[in-house]
Amino acid sequence: MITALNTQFGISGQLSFCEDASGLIVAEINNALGSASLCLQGAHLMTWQPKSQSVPVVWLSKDAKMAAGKSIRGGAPVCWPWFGAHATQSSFSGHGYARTVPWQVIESGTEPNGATRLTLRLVESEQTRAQWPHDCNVDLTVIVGDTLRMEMTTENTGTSDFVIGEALHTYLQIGDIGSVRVTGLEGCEYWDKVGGSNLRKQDGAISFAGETDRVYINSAAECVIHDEQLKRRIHIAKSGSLSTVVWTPWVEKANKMGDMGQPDGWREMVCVESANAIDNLVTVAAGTRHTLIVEYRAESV
Ligand code: TA6
Repeated sequence: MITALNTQFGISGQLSFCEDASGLIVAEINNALGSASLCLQGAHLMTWQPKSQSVPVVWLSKDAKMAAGKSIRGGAPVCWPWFGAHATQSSFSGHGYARTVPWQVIESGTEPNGATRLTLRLVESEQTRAQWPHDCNVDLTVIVGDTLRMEMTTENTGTSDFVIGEALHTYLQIGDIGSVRVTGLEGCEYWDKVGGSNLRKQDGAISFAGETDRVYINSAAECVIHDEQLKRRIHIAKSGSLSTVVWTPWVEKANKMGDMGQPDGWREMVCVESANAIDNLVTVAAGTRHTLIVEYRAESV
């Protein structure tokens, strides 16, 4: 499998596939502009560090567990075909099944600027069709360079429309949660999921002093994470997405999760997720496709 992948999709000196100790297959990308790693299970981008940054931009927990059928803590989990809890089936996993099932590589290449491109497609099975009985393809393209671009396309190849919720649930690496601000969502309405679910309006920049779990709706805005400690800004520009989820578990939730990296790995990450959730679910008409795109860029200040 590894040999076949490297023969068909490897790019010498830039992209290779290897098997992790857990038996999962990982794509390792390293070019003149940046480096990344991506687990084929879940098409789960785990790390990204542009050569221009001395600290990774995408955060991966030191206690992230790699195991078949289990989600990996950190990176950019693919939430699809629903976000959060399933609407009616409490036994279905939160954030959908896409991040814990096999994906196959369908294309790789080098962009004109030297960035590395890799496209994967979710592999359907009896298990996936039991939870999602629709004819469709879902592909993820990642382009790894001085920026990180991710394109998630849902193609409805069937004869009836269907509705999806989705997110690229990306964990960004920061100096300390107490000294970052997120701008771009000023004046936006959001569902505050801490202590129930209340609709509120964002007043000014977002800062953090406790568990924060918000789904901002009806916004295509670019967000910026201002990181005082690491002296950098992380720009998050998106299209095909009208929800932005901002999340930190804070200490109590983090300790319960057990894979956030002790003693306080949670302080070095914040999730700013490009999504379509709650009020912004997407109807993909029969025979059409929908693409969510997000591009991350880090600038030192
Ligand atoms: O995106 C925020 C959130 O929905 C939180 O409520 C929390 O559950 C987080 O996702 C992590 O979810 P996970 O299933 O990856 O542990």
